[in-house]
Amino acid sequence: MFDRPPKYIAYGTAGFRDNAADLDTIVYRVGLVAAMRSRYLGKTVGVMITASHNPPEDNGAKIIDPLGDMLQESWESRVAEICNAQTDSECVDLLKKSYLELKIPDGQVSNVVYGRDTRASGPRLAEALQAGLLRAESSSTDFGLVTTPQLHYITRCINDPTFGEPTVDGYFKKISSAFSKLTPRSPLTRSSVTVDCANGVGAVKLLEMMPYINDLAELNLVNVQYTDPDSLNVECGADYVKTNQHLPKNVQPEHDKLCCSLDGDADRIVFYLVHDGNFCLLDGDKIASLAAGFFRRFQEDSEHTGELEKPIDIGVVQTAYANGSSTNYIKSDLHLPVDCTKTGVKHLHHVAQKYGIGIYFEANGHGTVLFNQDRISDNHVHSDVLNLYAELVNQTVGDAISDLFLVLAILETLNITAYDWFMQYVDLPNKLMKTRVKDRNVFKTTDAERRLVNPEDVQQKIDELVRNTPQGRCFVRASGTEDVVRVYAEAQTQESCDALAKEVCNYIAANY
Ligand code: 16G
Ligand code: ZN
Repeated sequence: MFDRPPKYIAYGTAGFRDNAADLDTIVYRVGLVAAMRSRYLGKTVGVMITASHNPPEDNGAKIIDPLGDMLQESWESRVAEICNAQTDSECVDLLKKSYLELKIPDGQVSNVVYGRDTRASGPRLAEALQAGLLRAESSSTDFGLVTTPQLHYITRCINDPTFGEPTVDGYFKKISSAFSKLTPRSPLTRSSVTVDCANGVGAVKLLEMMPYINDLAELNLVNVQYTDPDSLNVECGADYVKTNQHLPKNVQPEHDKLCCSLDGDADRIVFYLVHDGNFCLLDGDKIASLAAGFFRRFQEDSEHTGELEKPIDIGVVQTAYANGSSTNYIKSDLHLPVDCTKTGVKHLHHVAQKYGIGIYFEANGHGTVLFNQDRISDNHVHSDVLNLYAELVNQTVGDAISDLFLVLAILETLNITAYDWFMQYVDLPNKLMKTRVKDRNVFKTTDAERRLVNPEDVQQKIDELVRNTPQGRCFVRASGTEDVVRVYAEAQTQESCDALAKEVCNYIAANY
């Protein structure tokens, strides 16, 4: 049954992801490898079955490391090789080789927790995974329908009980209790927000969470048809809203009303509103800027009063896709450092860990705020509040549900409207395009993906075009999730930015 995978499938930016029909063998073998990872570390690991914002017919699997972070990068090629073996016996040989190489003692126990989003193929792939775990003689627990960040949270709690209760219920309690302490309010003043759940697992979990938050915030849930998996991410969800820059289906335009959209596994969120008939997007860059401005105030207090023994160092981590206006706002107006990393949550997460408060968001809405507990407990004045924020905000990975409550808490505390937030800075016009090429692997980047080292002529072409475009910026990179190269451009006007992106795209299409 689980013999040869129909084609080679890479372990990409966020695990295996492809058409679900091609994934049975891969996911079965993910069970074998996850068990090995667990034995190697002597800890519980997680496996999430999801294809995030992809269309309903796709699915995927990603391995979660014991502290709730993504699989260590150095293991990715090992996992890809084993899972893509041409025969079962080749797969077994590769596993044996790895067990020896990694010096995993005989009899070492293994424990794997897993869960899935609402796709129709989820139960079948969960069975495949379970079969792999059985064969590897690993103990395991099936958490059923969960969001990706919930499974990260649960994995962390099992290995580190101080983090919380390793259940979905424990997750709800942790977030709702922190939120209620941060923003004590009456039912009259609670925030109201429309949440587009992308017809996915976010709907399942927010509906379950309602009893915990009814008195704290008014969530108006739409696109909650999770029992109809074919509607997942269709004309709705974070990716749809960010890409098309307009309202998803079933969200009515209501002047200045705060709305948000989750993606298919609820690890990503974007906000928006309609002001005077105009769609106003509050993407990951806006969330990062809001959070940066908010936590910066804690630093300012200490500068003014000199009360803090050690000021907290705050930094923001973005990727090349961050709108230039957001970077400029954070550096020049907030006077905070900004790092730029390669695309993919794991890269941002890693860099954000070096700060006392590390704020990281991709423009597409993946992100979180990390608090360094040691440095915060040195800080006498605000440690209580900061520790509550550390409870509220998922410390393992970007999390749409916890980011939603983070934004509500900040807006309420600052007493500003969503439109005030939108007006903190004005985005530069930008354009994202993609084009197919013969071999996207020839596109090699440097400088956090902001420049190409290869092909050289493409970079020369970009330089030449950018020189002639006021406030122009443009870069090209190979996608880690699709067989395309992406072209991003920014400029003073929408026309010049569209022209820049289009010329670069045409040049690539004509030559590669
Ligand atoms: C994955 C990444 C996301 C990144 C995107 C880029 C995670 C959990 N997800 O979805 O962070 O923005 O890939 O896709 O790391 P691309 O390589 O196709 O542009
Ligand atoms: Zn996602």
